[in-house]
Amino acid sequence: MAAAIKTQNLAPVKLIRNVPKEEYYLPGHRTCAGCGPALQYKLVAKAAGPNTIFLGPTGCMYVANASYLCTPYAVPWMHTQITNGGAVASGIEAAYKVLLRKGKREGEFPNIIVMAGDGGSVDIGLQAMSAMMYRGHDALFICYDNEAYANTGIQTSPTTPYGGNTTFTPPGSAIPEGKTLFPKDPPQLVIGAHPAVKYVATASIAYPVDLINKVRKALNVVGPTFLHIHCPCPKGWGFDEAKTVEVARLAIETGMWNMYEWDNGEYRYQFKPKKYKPVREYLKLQNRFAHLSDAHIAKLQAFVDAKVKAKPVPVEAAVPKAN
Ligand SMILES: Cc1ncc(C[n+]2csc(CCOP(=O)(O)OP(=O)(O)O)c2C)c(N)n1
Ligand code: SF4
Ligand SMILES: [Mg+2]
Repeated sequence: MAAAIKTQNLAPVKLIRNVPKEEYYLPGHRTCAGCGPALQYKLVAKAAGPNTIFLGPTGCMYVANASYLCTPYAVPWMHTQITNGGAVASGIEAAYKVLLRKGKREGEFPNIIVMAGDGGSVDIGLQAMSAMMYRGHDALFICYDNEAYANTGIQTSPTTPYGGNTTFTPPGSAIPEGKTLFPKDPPQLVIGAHPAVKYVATASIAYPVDLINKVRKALNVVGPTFLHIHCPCPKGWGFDEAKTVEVARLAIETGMWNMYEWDNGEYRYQFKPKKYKPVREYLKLQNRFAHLSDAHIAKLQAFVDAKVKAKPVPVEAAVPKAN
């Protein structure tokens, strides 16, 4: 791989009023009212700015945003298969470097961002995402997590929480809790298995300035980076569409979602509550958990308690040199 040609330094923003006014993800698309993934897209696009190429694996953020030649993107955007967002990003990155080297393109290397759902990141799209991370391509892979295969009818995915009612995990007399498995951990999957990765972070639509700054930090890194962004989905989770931000904030306040950065081996935490609220506070706003018994909720609470008390495992891996 040729040496990266990147000199940009996207500056952090301090306050919400310093966030750029320019939009690169425009209104007028067809996502549901209160859609968490759409809100994060708008914030990510603002953070990245005009020199950006988005890749959109199949999912709500492709299907609801791109119908009959009409899209909300004010920067280049390309649909990829749900399986291959990471592979397409790798190809674009490699091709762009060749164009720059041969003098067929001028200017700053672009921000290459894969905007994939949880299915397109850590389930159906896992092999291509992992290969992009492993080979060390200069691209940001975002998993916008609405905790389901939403676009095809709210089926369970590996990030659906324990107890979630989805169309593939309906609660009934045989399996009263709905989903019986606990979720995959996307950031730890990326950190633990990809020596070329230097920056990984979690973010939430509840904290837009933090989200924007993490996107910028990731884009300033030369090499592969990963963001896991919590994006409540009113349709799939069954809550009032005016409560998207409230639900996202409660996820953090109860420990269901944890905010941190992993920066070249060092962990830093954000918005860690001094005292966590009971997970019940988060569950009660959402119909997908309405069937849970006290015993099921206690099982989920025990999982969250263990998670928030656990110490992160430091990963010290050799970073391969670019050719
Ligand atoms: C190989 C393949 N399998 C299944 C599908 C059908 N499919 C299209 S979108 C989608 C859901 C994607 O879920 P996710 O990546 O989480 O994005 P979301 O819809 O939740 O935004 C599925 C299963 C497909 N397009 N390609
Ligand atoms: S189903 Fe969920 S993720 Fe999909 S457009 Fe509607 S609110 Fe957004
Ligand atoms: Mg999804």
